[in-house]
Amino acid sequence: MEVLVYGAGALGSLVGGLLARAHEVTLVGRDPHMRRIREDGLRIDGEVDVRVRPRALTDGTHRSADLALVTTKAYDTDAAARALATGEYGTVCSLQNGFTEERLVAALDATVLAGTASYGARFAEPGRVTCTGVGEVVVGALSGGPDPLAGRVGAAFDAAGIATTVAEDMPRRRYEKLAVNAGINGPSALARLSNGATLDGPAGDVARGAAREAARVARADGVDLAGDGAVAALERVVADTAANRSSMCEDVAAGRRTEVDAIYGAAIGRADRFGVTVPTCRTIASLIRAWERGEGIR
Ligand code: KPL
Repeated sequence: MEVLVYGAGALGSLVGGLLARAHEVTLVGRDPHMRRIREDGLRIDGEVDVRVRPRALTDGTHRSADLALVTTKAYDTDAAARALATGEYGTVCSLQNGFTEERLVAALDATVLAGTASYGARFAEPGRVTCTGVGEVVVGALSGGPDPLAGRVGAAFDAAGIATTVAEDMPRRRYEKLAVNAGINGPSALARLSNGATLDGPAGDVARGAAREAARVARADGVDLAGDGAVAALERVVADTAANRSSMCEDVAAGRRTEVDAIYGAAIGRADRFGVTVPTCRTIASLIRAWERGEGIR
């Protein structure tokens, strides 16, 4: 299968590199990472050891593929959609944080699948990413139910040695992921905690509260996600990624823009639409946005 990975950050490079073991992969990312991959190939170390030679581009000059994976930061989704709209892609699948798929659907003619990837990935240096946790990929139809395209994507991932679940309950899984991100990302970034420490002490109350609120929004949206189920998912991910720092914690430590809008903004926007209260998510969002403003980011 021909696969385009749009957004070769840590996770995009890891997934693209693993896929390149079985498929023809093109990565779209930034220099100097792309330049180094063109010169020496892509090295993945840590929990897997892989050296591959995917194509590496810095722009959207690539024009077609069977599958386009979108792995950019959530706030770059519109730019990714604009680039993908100029080409021909049979299927587009997001592996991003936050509710980005609707933006891709609005901009593209291709079928857009929802996906999640629970791999841990850290950018080591140009041309090299470290796998800090072998997880799984889940793909499925955005609105749930069976989808033959999701089956093909799942089979392509499996062929490359990436354990993949083709799910028929993506609406619930998307909200569960939102609950996990709401529970981990903000508290870990604000208190500078590793994922494993996020549920300890006072940060744990905030994290569990945010996850329960996201589940409340899900139920108001007709998705069956209990508060206890969201907290159980949060505890599972915290245990599985204990040694990692969340993407928002990394962003804050590096003085970068965060995905506050895609995660907390999505929860708050939907809560407002459905008349649900999400005070913890609001407080976390305000504090992260205040930090971004202080840094001159917004
Ligand atoms: O998706 C993540 C992130 O860091 O953005 C989690 C699930 C919290 C894993 O670190």
